[in-house]
Amino acid sequence: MRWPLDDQTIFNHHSHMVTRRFILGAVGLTTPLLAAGKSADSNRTDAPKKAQTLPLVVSTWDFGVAANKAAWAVLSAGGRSVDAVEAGARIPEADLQNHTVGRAGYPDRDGHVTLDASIMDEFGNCGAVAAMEFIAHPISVARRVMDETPHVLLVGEGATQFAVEQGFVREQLLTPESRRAWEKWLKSSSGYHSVPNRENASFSGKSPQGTPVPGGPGNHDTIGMLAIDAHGNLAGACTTSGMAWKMRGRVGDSPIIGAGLYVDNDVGGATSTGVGEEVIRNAGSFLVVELMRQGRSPEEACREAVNRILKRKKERASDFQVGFLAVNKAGHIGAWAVQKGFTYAVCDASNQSALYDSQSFTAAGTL
Ligand code: SD4
Repeated sequence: MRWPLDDQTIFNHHSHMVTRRFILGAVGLTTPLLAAGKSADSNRTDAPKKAQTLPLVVSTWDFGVAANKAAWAVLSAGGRSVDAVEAGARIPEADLQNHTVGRAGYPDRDGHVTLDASIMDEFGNCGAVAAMEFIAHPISVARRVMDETPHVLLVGEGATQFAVEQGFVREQLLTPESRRAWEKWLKSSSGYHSVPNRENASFSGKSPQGTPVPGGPGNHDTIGMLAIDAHGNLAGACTTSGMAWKMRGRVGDSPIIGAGLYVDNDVGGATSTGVGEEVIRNAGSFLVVELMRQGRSPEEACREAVNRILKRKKERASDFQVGFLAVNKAGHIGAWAVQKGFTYAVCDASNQSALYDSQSFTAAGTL
């Protein structure tokens, strides 16, 4: 597939704090549409109750709106869901203002930008890369792993080598801005520790020295995307630079099939965001899909998966964020998170720009 768009110029102007303004301005949403679709600002949790019309694409966070539109271009032209999610995931990967996905991602604590991504199609084929450096579009490398190799997951130098062999350009992904943020963090850090992840919530997301910390408003997040095409086939993609300032070699949930992403074409798909370690420990996305197979709605399945994680971590529940987003075969959508603030974008023929607040245990007052 060719990518005619100039990566440097696509959607390169939405840091998290301005994203919502950008979305509203760019698509000219009016009040009635807002009432139907969002608002993160007012913490609404009026998720769509009815099945969406197909085709359909959903993705995590505010930046999912722009990503969904790229996926929609494929879906609305009758394309395959796997092509749609790859195209969609490339949008935040190319966004220089986005420091948590792809190029310009914040580095690990040693200054290396290492990227994780996975993709899964309607046949159960999957591909992933983890801790890969120097390649700007890990989702497309994951796609090549799926399509061109007998393997599922390539990591580190081997992943970069494979990407170069496949014609991807090897380049420095650490931008001057990300380097400055890392240098600032280095000055203030007192060693590595996990930090709460409560995007969009009151959590300031800044260290006392003012540098963004993982999970803060200036420092999130993974895009997880799920699509159902006009033929009713499902696919998913997930891509991230992982937790900023992570230990070198750390891999999160996003490239782990069954953790950050899982799709079963008979049932539905799920994807996750937040502290990947908690998701991996509980095989989170696989769990959500299995719960849907047993008859739970996407929202109930996401809630139960978050609950399962919390049961093991009761004493630390207010210290981390995990969120799941799921869609079932019929086009019902659901999401649930530990903390308030997780948003997800929904796109179908009737509205390409909807953004919803996820349900959460803090919003429900049950944390
Ligand atoms: C990870 N789940 O690497 C990803 C990162 C993320 O909010 O979603 N952060 O653990």
